[in-house]
Amino acid sequence: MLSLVRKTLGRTAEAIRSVIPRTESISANLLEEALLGADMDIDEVERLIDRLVEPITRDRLEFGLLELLPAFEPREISQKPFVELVFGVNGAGKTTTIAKLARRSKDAGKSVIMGAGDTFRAAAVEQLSIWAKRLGVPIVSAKTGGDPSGVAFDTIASALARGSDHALIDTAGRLHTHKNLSEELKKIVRVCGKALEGAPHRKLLVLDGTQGRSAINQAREFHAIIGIDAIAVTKLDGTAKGGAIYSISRALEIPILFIGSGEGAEDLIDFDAREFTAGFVDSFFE
Ligand SMILES: Nc1nc2c(ncn2[C@@H]2O[C@H](COP(=O)(O)OP(=O)(O)O)[C@@H](O)[C@H]2O)c(=O)[nH]1
Ligand SMILES: [Mg+2]
Repeated sequence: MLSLVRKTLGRTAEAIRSVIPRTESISANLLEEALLGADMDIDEVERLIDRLVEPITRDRLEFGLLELLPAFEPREISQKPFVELVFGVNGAGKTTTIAKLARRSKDAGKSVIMGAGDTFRAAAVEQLSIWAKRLGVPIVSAKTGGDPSGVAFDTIASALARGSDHALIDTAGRLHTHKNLSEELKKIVRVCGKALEGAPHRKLLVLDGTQGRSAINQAREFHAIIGIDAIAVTKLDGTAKGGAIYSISRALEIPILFIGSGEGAEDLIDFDAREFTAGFVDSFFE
């Protein structure tokens, strides 16, 4: 898994290496430049550097970075079906992440069902249907412009009827107005609870990693509307902004569970603070 993290952080590492010479220890000035270049927030960078004892060695940097990340207790998934609602703006990677999570559950021997709750765009339903077919997973959908809450309800009803382990429900990232979207998202959450008490069990926010720290405000908005339980950061393979993970995690205090490492169904990494930090620090010293 460490090698996957390193591969995913390839572009971040390249940018860091262009700043940092290959030595046993690095100067505070260069470290600051490299971390800011990797899109870590200036406050975090200063906080980190203030606490680091010079010379800044690999171990010290790794320890300092790990200290920045809030720790979260892993949550056991015991509900069946485990209803997961996936949110985020258009293009963040929701539909692709649903496919990745579906594949992962399938690989673990679990039965999965998907709900095409992004009824706003015809292409979105089609895209999820293609994944469903490819992965051999049933999908519940409505016509374009149909009621996404209805899709959520039907998906959960179908999951209950089939005895599915995992129900993954897609949502739209944009409507005519922001207010519309807020009301709709709240309604979807409410309706899930009507279909099955306690659902949704996880509200997963998908953030586009290429946006770096600028995704934080977006996340706050979603959190204010529906209360996010967990985060997936996508497209980390396509950006030099890998350091933003530290700022996102600290600013939001919501667990980052997954990292997107490519466009394929297998390109999903469990976020592990130690592993991620080990991979990140490699960029400075190897
Ligand atoms: N390189 C890369 N591309 C991704 C990743 N996740 C999603 N994408 C791509 O980003 C684009 C938008 O993804 P999509 O799932 O349609 O976003 P949605 O609008 O939020 O549902 C697609 O071209 C995906 O293939 C990732 O982790 N890495
Ligand atoms: Mg989509």
